[in-house]
Amino acid sequence: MTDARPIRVETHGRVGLITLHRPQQLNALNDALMDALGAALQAFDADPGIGAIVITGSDKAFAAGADIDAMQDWSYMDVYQSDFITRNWETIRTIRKPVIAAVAGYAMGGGCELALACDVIVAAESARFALPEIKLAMLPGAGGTQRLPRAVGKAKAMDMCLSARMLDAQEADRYGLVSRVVPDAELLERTLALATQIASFSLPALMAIKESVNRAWESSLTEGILFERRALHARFASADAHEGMHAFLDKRKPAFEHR
Ligand code: DAK
Repeated sequence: MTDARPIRVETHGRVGLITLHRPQQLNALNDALMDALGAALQAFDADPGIGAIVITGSDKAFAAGADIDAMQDWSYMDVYQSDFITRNWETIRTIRKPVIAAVAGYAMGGGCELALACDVIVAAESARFALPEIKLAMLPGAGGTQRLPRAVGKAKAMDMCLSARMLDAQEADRYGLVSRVVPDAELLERTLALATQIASFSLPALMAIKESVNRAWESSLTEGILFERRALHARFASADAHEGMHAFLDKRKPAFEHR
């Protein structure tokens, strides 16, 4: 019997791993998958034993986009009244812990947008990024027209959105779309090692950094700097920050309690 669950969930120490699993459809993102992904992200976010989350796909596809088969006959009223995208795709925006995408193969349309919604993208050499919605007379409507220009600038974003241009991993790295590129055979191991390193740090400090960097996308420099300064001041109310500084001066490893 085939396993119809659209995602697989595992923990590796303080790291939560979510694997997208619709192999026949190259992990095309339908409601069942996005509901399950949102629920898994929320469960890891609420779990005090988890410090970082990894989302990955298969060797062939991180995700080939929104499920075209599911969408083909929807009407405006269907998507408007059910709040398509906002309803379940945007759950990732509410996650406060670091989320890392480990991308091999195709990250197209909604798959590229899902990766862009993560905090760090580790790309395998085989990774391919595109927003090809224009070929369907659609538009990248899960944050693509907004996050891509912030990530790579207007010129590259317009090129990708208007022409459906596909980037390979090295181009995506050069343009600032991804954080780092690794050999395919090492993608999961290297991403889990990165997530383990991140998760070993103080969780409230990680959350404050994520919140502050995200502020940079949405505010003026003056507002963003003020937000950052207050976040820094708040670090002095944290036991971990005092432990971190004392441990450095004592030349020992810090013992963070995530508070
Ligand atoms: N949806 C559904 N099925 C898909 C799919 C997708 N996005 N992508 C691939 N598949 C299915 C194929 O139909 C095929 O199924 P069978 O024929 O075997 O039943 C199977 O996966 C394998 O695909 P291929 O045979 O095509 O595999 P290839 O290696 O030849 O090609 C490919 C791989 C990734 C280049 C190709 O599959 C492809 O071009 N896929 C479509 C990529 C795409 O156009 N992605 C963008 C989807 S549109 C909105 C907000 C957001 C969006 C829309 C609206 N609103 C707020 C209204 C977002 C839209 C999108 O993401």
